Amino acid sequence: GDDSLLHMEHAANCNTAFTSSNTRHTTTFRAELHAHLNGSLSTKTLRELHGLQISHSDSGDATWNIWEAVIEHGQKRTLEECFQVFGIAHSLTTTPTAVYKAAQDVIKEFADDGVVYLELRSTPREVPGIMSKAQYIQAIVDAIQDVADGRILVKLIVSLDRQQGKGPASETLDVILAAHYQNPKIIVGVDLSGNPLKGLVTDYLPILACARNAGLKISIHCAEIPNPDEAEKILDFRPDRVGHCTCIHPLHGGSQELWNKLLKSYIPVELCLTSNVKCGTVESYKKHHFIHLFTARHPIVLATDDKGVFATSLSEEYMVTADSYNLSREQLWQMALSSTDYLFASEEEKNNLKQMFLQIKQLSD
Ligand code: 6MZ
Repeated sequence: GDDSLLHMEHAANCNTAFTSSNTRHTTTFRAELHAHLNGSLSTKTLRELHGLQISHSDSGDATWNIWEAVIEHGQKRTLEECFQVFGIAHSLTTTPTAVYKAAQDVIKEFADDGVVYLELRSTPREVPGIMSKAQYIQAIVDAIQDVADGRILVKLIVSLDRQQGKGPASETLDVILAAHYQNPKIIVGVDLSGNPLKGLVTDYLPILACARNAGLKISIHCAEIPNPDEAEKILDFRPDRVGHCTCIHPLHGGSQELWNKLLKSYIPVELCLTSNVKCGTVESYKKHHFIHLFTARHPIVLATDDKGVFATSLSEEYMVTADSYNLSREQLWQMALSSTDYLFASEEEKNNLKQMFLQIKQLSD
């Protein structure tokens, strides 16, 4: 249809821009599959949301100063500090209007970076008297519908926070299922995320099983810190995709047995290099577990995680990976092409994207 034509023209234009650079290369047809909404907010969006807030409490201004220090000085921070930074974004997305704007800005920024398919994920939050979890989800769905301009196809994965407790998580599941029923083409999956130092994944597996039975795809954050028992249970659950898998290889705090289990599972892994390096769970880009998975030909997809908090973009992730591991242009294309197999989209949408990808590649060869 017209949409896919527009989509293709846009991708072809991006392609020209990228091929003119001969020192750093990337592919143009990229899918972003691991992006947390509140971690993806740019400083510009945060500043505008801050301006929108009706009452500026002193504590609000104090937290705002922390955000500026962290983002603008770009210093490394611990995993614990990263989670404090999310709190700052959360303090600015407390109304449906703010959530809507946040989602719209993030989608546009990804599209401007050449992302043609985006799975945005976010944890529904309730603000008493102001916003329900259902309204939170609806605000993102509205934003997705309103930016459907043919440049980018967007889906929503709803996140459960591993710290929230079983009760609130099953309440959230009911809200997710109702929203999914209303918008089956937009709400496609459920993710389990949150501070890996807190909460027990096993508490949430039965809830994720219900989501799966209702037809939703599942992605679980796995082994961001060493925790072999938990990682084993996650792999046994057989999610459709897993996030990070940082501490699974025997050289990274896992074990040979666990590593073999991951490879044998063929479950695609979402890899966020800059996020891991900046949180300090991986020592450097060159020592990222990317290389073990890549060499083993395990299904992987590069992603940003939190492009605002870690000051990155998806094209930057492809470039820094290519630079760190001397990847050829062909290897990058192959990696981006294979990512279309792991989308939480319909078979038809996956095939369309793959066809477009192959056509764009032919044009650029
Ligand atoms: C685990 C993460 C994460 O959902 O409010 N989140 N969970 N590991 C990570 N690695 C750095 N980065 C982000 O976006 C922010 C939330 O996403 C999860 C956390 O629960 C964080 O509060 P939303 O849009």
